[in-house]
Amino acid sequence: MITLHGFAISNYYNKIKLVLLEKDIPFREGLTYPSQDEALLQRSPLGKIPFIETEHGCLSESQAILEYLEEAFPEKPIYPADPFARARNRELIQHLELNIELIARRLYKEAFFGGTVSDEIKQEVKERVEIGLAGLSRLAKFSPYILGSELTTADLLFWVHCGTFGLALQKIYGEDLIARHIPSATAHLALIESRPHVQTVAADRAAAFEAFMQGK
Ligand SMILES: N[C@@H](CCC(=O)N[C@@H](CS)C(=O)NCC(=O)O)C(=O)O
Repeated sequence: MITLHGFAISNYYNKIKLVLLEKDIPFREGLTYPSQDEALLQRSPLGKIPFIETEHGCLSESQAILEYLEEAFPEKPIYPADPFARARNRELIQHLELNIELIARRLYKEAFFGGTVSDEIKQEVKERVEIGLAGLSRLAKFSPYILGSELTTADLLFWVHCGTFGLALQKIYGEDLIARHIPSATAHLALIESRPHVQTVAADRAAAFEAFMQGK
């Protein structure tokens, strides 16, 4: 059986957890924190999470893991069948992660971990994130799902990532920048949140976040 390693606050961890749940793939969770311990580096080359442990060995990098799960467990697909529609999915995911998540991540030190981020960085991040959000709004259709009439992996990942960077943007700038640039996002996120597996991931994330804040 697959073991998913990481912790429930991490959006990359939740990305894989939600995919496993939506695809009905049996798995267990292994609580693992990032570190430079040799034993972990042997299983995840930069000591990061998430990674999965399979009968074939370990696999890191959430997108590589997702693609593996989709190919190894094709019964409940999360990508559309058409090659161009699949590519559109990957385009949106790449855009979401490279041009929004990775930019907004520079705020997490202050938004979530009690550190501080300079005003200069905050200004730079805001400008770049707003460009990313505006770009995403040009790709998204919201009819009613993010790329059309079918729920796909892009919907699941949009929900996962918005949950983290949306909170950070709100905390740092005091504004819902997602709703400003992508007005249909609020209704879409509510639609995705009506799914039972999404609610499981959200509840586990909230509990882990609560425990983390109390431990600080
Ligand atoms: N590109 C990686 C990113 C994973 C990542 O950044 N994980 C964070 C937790 S959310 C981590 O392990 N950080 C520790 C570190 O950077 O050393 C993926 O998609 O899996």
